[in-house]
Amino acid sequence: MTYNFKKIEAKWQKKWEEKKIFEVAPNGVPSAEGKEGKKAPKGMTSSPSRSGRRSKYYVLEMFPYPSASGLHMGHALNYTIGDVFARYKRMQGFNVLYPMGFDALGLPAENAAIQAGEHPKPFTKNAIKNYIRQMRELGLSYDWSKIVSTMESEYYVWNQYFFLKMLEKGLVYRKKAPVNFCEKCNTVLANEQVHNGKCWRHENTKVQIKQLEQWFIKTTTYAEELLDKIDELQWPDRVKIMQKNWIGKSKGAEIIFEIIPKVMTSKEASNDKWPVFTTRPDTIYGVTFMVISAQHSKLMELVTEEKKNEVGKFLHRSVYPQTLNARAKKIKTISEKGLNSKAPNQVGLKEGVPSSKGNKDITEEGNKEGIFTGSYVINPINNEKIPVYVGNFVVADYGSGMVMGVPAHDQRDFDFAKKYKIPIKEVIKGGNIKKKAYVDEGVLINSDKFDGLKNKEAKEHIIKYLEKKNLGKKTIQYKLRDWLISRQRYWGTPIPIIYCEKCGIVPEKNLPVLLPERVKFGKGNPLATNKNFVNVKCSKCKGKAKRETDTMDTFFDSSWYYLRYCDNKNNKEAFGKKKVKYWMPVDQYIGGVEHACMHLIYARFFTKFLRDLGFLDFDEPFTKLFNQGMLYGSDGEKMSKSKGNVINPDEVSKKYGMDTARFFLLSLAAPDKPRDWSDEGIKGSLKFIKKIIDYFQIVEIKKTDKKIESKSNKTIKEVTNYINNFKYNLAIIKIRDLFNSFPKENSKKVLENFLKLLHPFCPHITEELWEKLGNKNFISLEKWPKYDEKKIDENLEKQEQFVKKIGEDINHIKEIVKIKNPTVYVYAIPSDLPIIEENKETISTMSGAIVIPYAVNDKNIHDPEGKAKKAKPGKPGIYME
Ligand code: ANZ
Ligand code: ZN
Ligand code: ZN
Repeated sequence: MTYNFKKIEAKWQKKWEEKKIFEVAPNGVPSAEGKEGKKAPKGMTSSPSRSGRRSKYYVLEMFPYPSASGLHMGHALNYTIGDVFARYKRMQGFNVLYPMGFDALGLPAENAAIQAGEHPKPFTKNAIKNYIRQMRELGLSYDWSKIVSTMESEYYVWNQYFFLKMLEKGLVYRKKAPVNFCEKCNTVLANEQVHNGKCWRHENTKVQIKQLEQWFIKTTTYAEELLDKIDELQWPDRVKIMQKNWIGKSKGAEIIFEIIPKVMTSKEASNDKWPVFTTRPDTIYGVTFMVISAQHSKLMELVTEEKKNEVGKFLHRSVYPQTLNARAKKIKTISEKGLNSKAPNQVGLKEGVPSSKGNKDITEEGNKEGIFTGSYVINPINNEKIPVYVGNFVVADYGSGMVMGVPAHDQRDFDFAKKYKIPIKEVIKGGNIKKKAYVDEGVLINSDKFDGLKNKEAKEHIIKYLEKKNLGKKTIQYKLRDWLISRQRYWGTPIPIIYCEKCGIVPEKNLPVLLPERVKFGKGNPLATNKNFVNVKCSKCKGKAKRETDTMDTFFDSSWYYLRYCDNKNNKEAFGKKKVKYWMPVDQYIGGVEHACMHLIYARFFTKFLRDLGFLDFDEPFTKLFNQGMLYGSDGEKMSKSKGNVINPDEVSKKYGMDTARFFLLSLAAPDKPRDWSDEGIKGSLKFIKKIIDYFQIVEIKKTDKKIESKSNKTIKEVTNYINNFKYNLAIIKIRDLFNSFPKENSKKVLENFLKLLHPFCPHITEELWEKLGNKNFISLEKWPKYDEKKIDENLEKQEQFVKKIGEDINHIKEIVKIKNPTVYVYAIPSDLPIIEENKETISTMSGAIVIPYAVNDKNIHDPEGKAKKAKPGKPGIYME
């Protein structure tokens, strides 16, 4: 029987589409909404099961950026994982929303356009077309009527709307922040466009760091809630830990250090007070130096006249050569460092060095360097005069950008003090501070009235003492930073702001601010050089004004797309409240662990913000999260063009069919584990699928055999359980086992149930075979089979295990004695004998041996080595010739 999978797959894809079987509407809400579902009876949306309607289930995969090269097999794996789940839930009777869309704006398309001399718009549109075709061919059961594409003004207008809402609520501000700048390109460069400190297009042009006014969103307003709610999420532990560390809550104190007036140059600064964040106020008597960040905006105010030259040289030598790129990496390390130290089972993150403490270790990999600024501070606890250094390892925007150096109790400070010959003062007893810093607990010494206290208690006492004297207070610091959303790029959402000569910053209320299509690439920012776009009239005074030319970070787009799916055609609002109330939150979100922090934090922030605006009535967007494993090439390496190990879905489809590919990908490993592609492997899957098709041509429909019925019920139970827990590979093993036990005659019910179990994995051929069995409806819309516990005969199951074990034992012995086609004598106790006789053939096929069973007490027994004596109940003796 030839298996024309191309034809079968095309046939069913067409039928699914024609009959729109995957399109859904929220039950009870009239589909002609827009009027915000006013017609829907009150209270009808949230508990559909009580009123006899189906419960909703929202399955969502992270939407892709549509690249020109199309889907790769890794995508295919991710989406198939979601599709299996969506199909399964649909068959279980849920009203399943399973949509797909495209994260269409962003730098890669713009870059590709610049290089190819194309415009990003048609370029991206084509890429999307290609993606949709490939997704259809994968048999993914998306509701395409819900498609969302972020490049359409119908979508990004709401980005602008939300931005203005945030502005209104005081969640948006402008601040200077550094960017990479190439003088020759006359444009800002993304970090990826900086290669070794040089421009990607001008190999010998050094990238400058410029301070530009940019837009920030106050994500930190929600830091506490973002942290608190993590525990309630049904997410992988490692993602939860990564988020906690990203938010990075530290409890400590802010202690005020006074800069010594007489060395200060400017009068205003003469009684400058500097709050310094520390998690270790108990070590305050051990401070022997301070370090201020080399990137701090007020650094130069601290540098004395006679030190200016030296400090300037230092900055050029060991700070400025680091591009923003390098700096960004360091900041990242802060959060991942914490991760490594707290999550021992964490895998896959290469950056970040395990360490016991603080921000100071961000440069563990680099050199901690510094130089004296000429200034001093007064330690408020004992009025000691302490030198201030500038250092390349202190983060400018964490705490206050200055740290207390306590070399006796912090290893980094210890190294620094040794390097610059700064005194080391022990204040906690326990270690040998001649050799290294003592970082553990202990009792305070050299700390005046706090001597003798355990350091944990001393923390409290010292904070209280300082608070009383107005010299400090308890504080909490977060590593989470406000979100810089300004991008000096073309292919993004224009930020709806105008700058008026008279009125200053004016929000552009006339939305959308359309992205102009006719622009010049390669000569500065295409928006800034477009006069029609830039020059506008002020909407307040009608005077001369200029548009903001920054566009938004595309993470803005992906922070709320899951809401738009619920109501993608609404042209009056971003989404209808009723529809979102019905579908949200997403019940199952699926995507890569690389989005553990940015995307998932921004999306959670957005949900909270929209809730507080009154648009939403829930706190968290994604109830459950699943991270799929990576797919590697057959060489075990990451797939990449240069290695030539990229697997193209189109080719796989031609050679093996998509059902085979799906079946193969999911049988390789648990969906959250990494796996390697294998051509041999997919051939094996093809063979198995052909066997199924052949079997359905010849099987005779008869009444059920009890044994098969038992096995069928047991398999339904197991497969249901496995799919529920994303153990698809184990589900597939059980499905294979069931099929392998099928005799030539079988009942219609068992066959139908088998197809249903297989359906989520192989949707096309199961539709085909379902039809062959005489069914008129779609198996895609069938009910998931129920098992009958009473029909599962555990005895039969045990017998099967027993038979399997004998087969395995024989194989094992065969390997040891190295006989190729042996005759095997099996000596069973009399009660075991009938089972072995009945299953002689099975054991034979399993082991490739001729099997001759004996009862141990048989008078004519052939037993040259007396193995019959070794037989026990459930464990026969075996002899091989
Ligand atoms: C004195 C001290 C003594 C510190 C000691 C630690 C150990 P976490 O827990 O990550 O919040 N720190 C403060 N601001 C910093 C900045 N802008 N850049 C780099 N490091 C900074 O780390 C808090 C600790 O990191 C603070 O506590 C401070 O050093 C340092 F035995 O103060 B500690
Ligand atoms: Zn350049
Ligand atoms: Zn104006």
